Amino acid sequence: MAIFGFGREEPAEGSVEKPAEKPGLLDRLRAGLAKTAQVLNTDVRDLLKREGRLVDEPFLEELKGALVRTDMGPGAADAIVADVRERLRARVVDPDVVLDSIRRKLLERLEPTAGGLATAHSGPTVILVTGVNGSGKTTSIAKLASRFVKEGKRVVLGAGDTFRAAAVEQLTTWAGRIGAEIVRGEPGSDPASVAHRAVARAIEGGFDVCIIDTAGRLQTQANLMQELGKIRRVIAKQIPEAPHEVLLVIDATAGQNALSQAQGFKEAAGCTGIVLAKLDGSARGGVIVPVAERFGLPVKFVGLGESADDLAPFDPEQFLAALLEGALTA
Ligand SMILES: Nc1nc2c(ncn2[C@@H]2O[C@H](COP(=O)(O)OP(=O)(O)O)[C@@H](O)[C@H]2O)c(=O)[nH]1
Ligand SMILES: [Mg+2]
Repeated sequence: MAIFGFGREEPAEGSVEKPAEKPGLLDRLRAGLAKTAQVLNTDVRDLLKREGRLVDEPFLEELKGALVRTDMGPGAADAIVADVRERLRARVVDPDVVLDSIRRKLLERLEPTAGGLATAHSGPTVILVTGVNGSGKTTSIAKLASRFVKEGKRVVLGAGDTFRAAAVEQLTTWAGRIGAEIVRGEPGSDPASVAHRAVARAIEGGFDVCIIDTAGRLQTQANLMQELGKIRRVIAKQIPEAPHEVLLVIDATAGQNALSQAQGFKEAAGCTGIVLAKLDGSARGGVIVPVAERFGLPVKFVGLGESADDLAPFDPEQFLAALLEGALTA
């Protein structure tokens, strides 16, 4: 297996070259994170005032409150507060010094959690996409497929959410729009059979990528979680090292609830990475920190809107630049 060089690391042998990012991507990231940046900006800046403020315990307490409001979680907030206390206690500081501490501490936490996409050395790369209902699976698949198509790759989609006819239609519409082929089943048919046929089509048609959609489910629905195992097995029967990625799509706007709902997927579905969708709709973009830490899975992409281009590979430095630049320049 190889790794896509979407991040800053060198592409591994057998991988596809790092695609050139469109100039608009950083802008989109900035726009998507604007609400969270605004929280940091108003809260942290207001705490410190223009003329600066003495770093004392009441200040540190208020700082922690502002950080927690971005949903970054108590662990990250405590680490930032401890850093500010240790370096700046009893001094009068200006906001930029504190914002820089936030950037450094978040980078420490996020850097180990970034990762490119694993791909097949030869033959089609198979990506299975899973998560709870409405998290953004189908849309993320369309965005991902669109990325691949724009890189000149041939993509086949498997409409494995056979539960709802509307889900199949939704993916079919996307496939037409972005120029991907689609394999569908009868409504209510076995999703494993759709997955099987999609992979077979990818192999026989010489496709580069096969992305398989699944119905939303909860980890408490044992039969549906087992179904994911079955889907994996029919894929692996055709390509032993596939699926090369099993992506868990998490809704950034759903808060702690989304995190507990997605818990359990890692084991049941053998997830290999996270797509954090809907970051644009949220003032709680800090949630990426507990998401990455709690699941112990790399965040591979972030979703920044509803169109095919609104997907960015997760790069911690770029992410934090967009987040804190917004705060610095607002
Ligand atoms: N703003 C925003 N909306 C999104 C994003 N991803 C998905 N959505 C919307 O969320 C809703 C559910 O998405 P869908 O892909 O159908 O979720 P699924 O049930 O997990 O397949 C749809 O209205 C999507 O347009 C995103 O990154 N940003
Ligand atoms: Mg769907």
